[in-house]
Amino acid sequence: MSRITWTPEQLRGFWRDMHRIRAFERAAIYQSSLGKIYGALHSYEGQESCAIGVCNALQRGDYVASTHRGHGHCVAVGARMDRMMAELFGRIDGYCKGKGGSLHIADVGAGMLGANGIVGAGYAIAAGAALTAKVSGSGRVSVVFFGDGAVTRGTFHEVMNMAALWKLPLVLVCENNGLAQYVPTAETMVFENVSSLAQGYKMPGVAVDGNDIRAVHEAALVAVERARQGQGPTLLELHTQRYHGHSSGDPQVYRSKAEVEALRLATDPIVRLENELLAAGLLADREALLAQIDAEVAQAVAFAEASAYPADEELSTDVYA
Ligand SMILES: Cc1ncc(C[n+]2csc(CCOP(=O)(O)OP(=O)(O)O)c2C)c(N)n1
Ligand SMILES: [Mg+2]
Repeated sequence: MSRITWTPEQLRGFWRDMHRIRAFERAAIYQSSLGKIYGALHSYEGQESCAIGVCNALQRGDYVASTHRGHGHCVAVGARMDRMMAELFGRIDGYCKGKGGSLHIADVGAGMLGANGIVGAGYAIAAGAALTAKVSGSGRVSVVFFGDGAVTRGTFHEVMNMAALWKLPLVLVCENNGLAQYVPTAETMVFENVSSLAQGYKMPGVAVDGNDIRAVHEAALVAVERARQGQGPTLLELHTQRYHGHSSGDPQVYRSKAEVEALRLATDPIVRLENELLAAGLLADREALLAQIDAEVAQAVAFAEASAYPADEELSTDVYA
């Protein structure tokens, strides 16, 4: 039983913000198909409840380290969609002046420590931010998102040990979608589930249905509070799924269209909350809200189109060897 009293405004906010992520992802894929976006895109569609449930448990100033599937995390921490889209378009008004693209969107000032093309690289960055928070006594909390495919990296185990030993204010969030590129992760792990690994590192390990936004949010609130109180890290495992291929251009030979469609019907976290809100009469303005989101995304695309490419002089700025 949930200990939280959910307000209609909060649930409507979750619904709207999950839709904002999905609308951004769909527009990005479309723009990519038009050749407007450089590099591969990794769609977050299907996993929206993870980013929104977790990031809504954070306060301004907290840190988030993201993954290659990072657009949803950026939107969830409050990044501007227009600057995100400009980054995908490789334009100067993007978060990294168009030089990072989808895999490197970062807004350090807002606590978004960056998407990351290196699987498992976010752990150490987030642990470093958590150590800064602890040493400086800032009271900030650090969250690292990662996929199930990243759990078998050595960095995961190094950070689990150090974060527990030093009681760092860190929340480790595994978005377990069952796949690492084209391989079922169950075939790559000797352990049965990710959350059980927490036991060896003497921290709480919590597994929840990632499609239940309430469950995600509640688990995140507990973990974030624990971290903020100086009680150390928590490992959260969110069972989720992606509805697209690993990245744009993946023909998905490892699963059929019918399988994906059935998965979508059975799991969609947005539809799940939407059905509940509709039944409770809390979404009479659904169409108007969706139109607002579409307008925000269209404006983001127009902003990206209108932004210039970085000048040649930008080639060597913000570059560290
Ligand atoms: C260090 C490293 N090894 C391999 C890759 C290639 N690679 C990119 S994504 C990926 C799978 C990641 O799976 P998971 O962590 O479960 O995230 P998901 O794509 O499912 O969200 C791999 C192996 C990489 N980018 N970095
Ligand atoms: Mg995965």
